[in-house]
Amino acid sequence: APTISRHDYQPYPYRLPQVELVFDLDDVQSRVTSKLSFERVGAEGSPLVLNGEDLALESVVLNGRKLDAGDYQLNEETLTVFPTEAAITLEVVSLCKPAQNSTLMGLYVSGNNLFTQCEAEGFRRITWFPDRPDVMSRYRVTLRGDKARYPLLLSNGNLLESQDLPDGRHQAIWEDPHPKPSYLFALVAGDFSCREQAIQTASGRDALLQVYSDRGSEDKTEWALDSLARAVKWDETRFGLELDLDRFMVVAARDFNMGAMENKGLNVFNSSYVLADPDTATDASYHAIEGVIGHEYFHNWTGNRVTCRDWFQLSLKEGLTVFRDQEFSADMMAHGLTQGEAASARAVKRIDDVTALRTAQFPEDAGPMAHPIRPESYQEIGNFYTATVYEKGAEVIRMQHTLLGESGFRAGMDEYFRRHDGSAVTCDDFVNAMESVYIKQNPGKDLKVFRQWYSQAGTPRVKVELDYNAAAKSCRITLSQHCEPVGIEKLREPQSEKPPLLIPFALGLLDEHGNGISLKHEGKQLDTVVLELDTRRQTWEFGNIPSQPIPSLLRNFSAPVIVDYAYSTAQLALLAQHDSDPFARWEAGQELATRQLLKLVAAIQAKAPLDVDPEFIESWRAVLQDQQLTPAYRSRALTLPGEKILLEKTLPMDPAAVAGARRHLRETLGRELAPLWLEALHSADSGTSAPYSPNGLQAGLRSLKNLALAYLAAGNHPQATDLASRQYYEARNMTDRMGGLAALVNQQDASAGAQALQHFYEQWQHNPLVIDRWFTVQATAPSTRVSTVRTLMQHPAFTLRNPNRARSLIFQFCMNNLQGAHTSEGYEFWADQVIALNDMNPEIAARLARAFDNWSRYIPANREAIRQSYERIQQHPTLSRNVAEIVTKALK
Ligand code: DPP
Ligand code: ZN
Repeated sequence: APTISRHDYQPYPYRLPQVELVFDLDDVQSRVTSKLSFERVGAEGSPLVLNGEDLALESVVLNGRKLDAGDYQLNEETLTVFPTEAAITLEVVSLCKPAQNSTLMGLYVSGNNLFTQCEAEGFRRITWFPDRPDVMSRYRVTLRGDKARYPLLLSNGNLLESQDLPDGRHQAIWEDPHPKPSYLFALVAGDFSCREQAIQTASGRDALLQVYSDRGSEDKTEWALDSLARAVKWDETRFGLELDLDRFMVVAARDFNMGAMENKGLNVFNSSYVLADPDTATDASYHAIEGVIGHEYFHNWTGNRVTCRDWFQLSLKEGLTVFRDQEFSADMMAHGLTQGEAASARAVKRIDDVTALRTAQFPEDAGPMAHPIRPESYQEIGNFYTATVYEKGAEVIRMQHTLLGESGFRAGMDEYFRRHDGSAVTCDDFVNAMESVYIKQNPGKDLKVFRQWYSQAGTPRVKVELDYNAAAKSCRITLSQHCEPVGIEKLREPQSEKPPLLIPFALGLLDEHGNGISLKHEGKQLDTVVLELDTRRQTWEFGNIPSQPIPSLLRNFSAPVIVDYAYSTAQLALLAQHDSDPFARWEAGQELATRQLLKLVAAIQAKAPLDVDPEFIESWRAVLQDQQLTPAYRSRALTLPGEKILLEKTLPMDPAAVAGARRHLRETLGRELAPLWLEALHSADSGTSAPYSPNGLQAGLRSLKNLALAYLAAGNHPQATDLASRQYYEARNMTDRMGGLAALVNQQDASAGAQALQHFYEQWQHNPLVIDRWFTVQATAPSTRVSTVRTLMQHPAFTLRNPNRARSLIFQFCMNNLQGAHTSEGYEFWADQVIALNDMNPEIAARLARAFDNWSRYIPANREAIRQSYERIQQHPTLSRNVAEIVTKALK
C-alpha cells in the first residue's frame, strides 16, 4: 500500500458548499442518490476525484448530462470526472450492502438497526465523495425506509419534515445548518426508546438532549443523559462554549469499533459507554460513561466547529478533547468536596490517567509503531487512532495549560476560536493561538522549542542532579534531557541527537522531616516551581535552603517524560509518607514497589530465593494505616505497578518472570498485612451501605474493599474464599459483585470459582455488556490457558463479529494475561485470531495485530515464536491494508 506523507498535502481544487443526499434504506441493499454542487477554486481543467469503496455505481450525471462509462474513470478507490465549467452539479446514484458489511465502517447493521460510522474514511463506503476533512459542506438528507422496521429516521441537524409514503414506507428530511466534513455525517434508522431532557443554554436558548437505546434498556440511560447535561454546563462555565443546536442526540449501538463518535448533533456510541445501572455497571463504567459522553460532546467545538485540515492533524482535535474530558471528569469528581478532599480526588484522576499513559502509550512510543503526536506518514489512518495521538496528545495540551496557567490557556482557546471557527486547521494553528498569549505573558520568549513535541516520537528522559552547598545554604538543580531514537528512526543513518524540547518540570524540595521548603523563583515564594527546561542541560539555583533537601520531582506529572534521579530507598520512603504533592507522593511509593519488583524479577531469573525487604512491607503498612488519606487515594497507593509498566523497565523483557515477581509480591503483602486488609475490607464495607452512587467517596471505598479482598485471596488467607463468596452472592451492585467474582476465580479453590461463574452466567445471560465482563474475568485469570480460551470461543454466547465480545475474550487474553498468552501456543492462537478478524473487520484485526509488536525486546525464546507468528500473518493472502501496515512495521 502507498505511504501518505504529511508534507504532500494539497488543497482540494473544488469547494462543495452544498450536499443533498437521498437514502432508500434497506438492510440488504440501500440506494444513495447524491447531488453535489461544486465550485472550482483550483486550476482550470482540474479533474474532480471522488473516493468510493465497496460501492456499485448506477449512474453519473454532470450538469444535467448523463455520462457514459467512457466519460469518467472508475477504479477500486476513485471515480474521476473531467468538468470544464467552474460551477458543477454532479448527481451520482450508487448502491451499498449494509447487512454484508462486517467492517462496521460506512453503513452497517447492528441488531435490527442501521448505523453509520464515517471517521476517518467511512463516508466513501456510503457514496462517492471528496472524503477528506478539509471539504466542508452543508448537508440536506432525506431518509426513506420501512416504517414498521425503521420507525425512527435520524440524521445530523434539524428535522425539517417527516411524512408517510406508499407501501408502508416513510421519510424524514434533515438539514444541518453547520458546514461539516464528511467524517461527521451520520444516520441512524431503527426502533429505539428515548430518554430526553429539555435544557436552556447559557444565553437562554432552549435545547433538547436525547439518549436513544434499544427498547428495554431505557432504565439504563439516566446516568448518560445526566452526564450529557453536566457536560453542556461545564463547557459553558469553564470554556464559555455553548451548544449550537436545537437538539443533541446520542444513540447506543451494540456493534461499534471504537468508543463513540462525535457526529454533528447525532453522536453514535458503543452501548458500553451509554448503558448503566448499579446492578450491571461498575463504578469504572460509570466514570467511563461520564468521560466519553463529555469527550464526544466537547468535540462539538474542538473537532466539529474547528476541524482538522488533514488526518495528520488528528491530535488537534483528539489531544485537546481528551485534555478537556480529563478536566471535566476531575472537576466532577472534586465537585462539592472540601479543598483537601478535592485535591485528593483530582490526584486520583491524574494517577489513573498517567497509569493509562504508561500502560499503553509508553510502550507504543518505544516500539515499531512509535510516531509523533502529529504523525509524519501512514498507510492506513485507521491505525493512528492511538494512545500517542490521544493520550500523549492530551499531555502536550496539558503542558501548554501549565505554561500559560488556567486564565492564559482560556485566553488562548478564545483566540483559537476567534481565528478559526468554521474552518479546517492544523496543530500549528492551535499553538499559534496559544503562543499569542504566551508571548504577552513572557516578553522575549516564544513556543518555538515547545513545538518540537508535535514532531518528535519517543519518551524523553530527564536526568536530575542536586547539588547542596551547606555553607551557602543554596541548592543547585540541574536538568538534562535526552530522547533515544525509536521505531523507524533506528533504521535510518545514525543521526545527531534529537533537538531539545521545552519541558515544564514541576519541582518541590522537602527537608529531612518531610516538610516543604519554600522556593524563590522569578520573584515569587512558592512550594512548587515550574522550571522551563528548553535546552539540553540547564541549572537553577535556590537560596535559603536550611539543610540538605530531598527533591520532589515532576509534580502532578507536569510532562510526559521519564525522570532519572538516584534516590535512596529512605528518601523514597520519606516522600511516600510526606510529599505534599499527592501525585508525587504516590509516585514515590510506586518507585519503591518497582525497585522491589525488579529485584524479584532478577531473583526469579537467577533461580535465587525470593526475598521481600521488610522496609518495603512497612511502607505499604504505613499507607494502609494512614486514615488521613481518602480510600480512593489509598487504593491507588496500595496497587502495585502493572505488568506492562514493569515490562517496559526490563531488558530483555521476560513476561513470565515479571508476572511471577508481581504474583509473589502480592502474595507476600496479602499474607504479611492480612489483619489490616481484613480491617480495611470490613470498614470499607460498612461505609458503603448507603444507596448506590458512583461518587468518589463510595467508589473509593469499594475500590479499597476490592483491593483488600484481592490481596487476601492472593495471600491465600483461610477466610478468603468465604469472604469472596459472601461479597459475590450478597452484592447489591456490580462493582462489589465483580470484585467478589474476580477474587473467587483467582483464589485456590477452583470449584468455588467455577460455581460462581456458572451462577453469574445464568443470572446475566440476557445482558451482553455484563456477559462481556464474564468473558473478561476468565480471559484474565492467571490460571487461564489457550485451551480455556478456545473452549470459551465455542460457547454459544461468543462471537468474533461483535467487537466488544472479541475484545472481552480475545484481546483481554492476548494483551492482559501475561502468563497465559506468552507461550508459543499463545502466540499461535493470537495469529489465528488476527487472521480470522482480518477478513471480517480490518480495523479491529489491526489492533489485535499490535499485541506483541515489541517482540524484538523479549527474551530469545519468546522473540522467535512471536516473529514466526507475525510472518504467518504476513503470508495471509487477503491481508488488509490495516493489518499489513502493522505487520510490516513490526517485522522491519
Ligand atoms: N473521534 C472519535 C473519538 O475519539 C473516535 N472515533 O471521539
Ligand atoms: Zn475524540
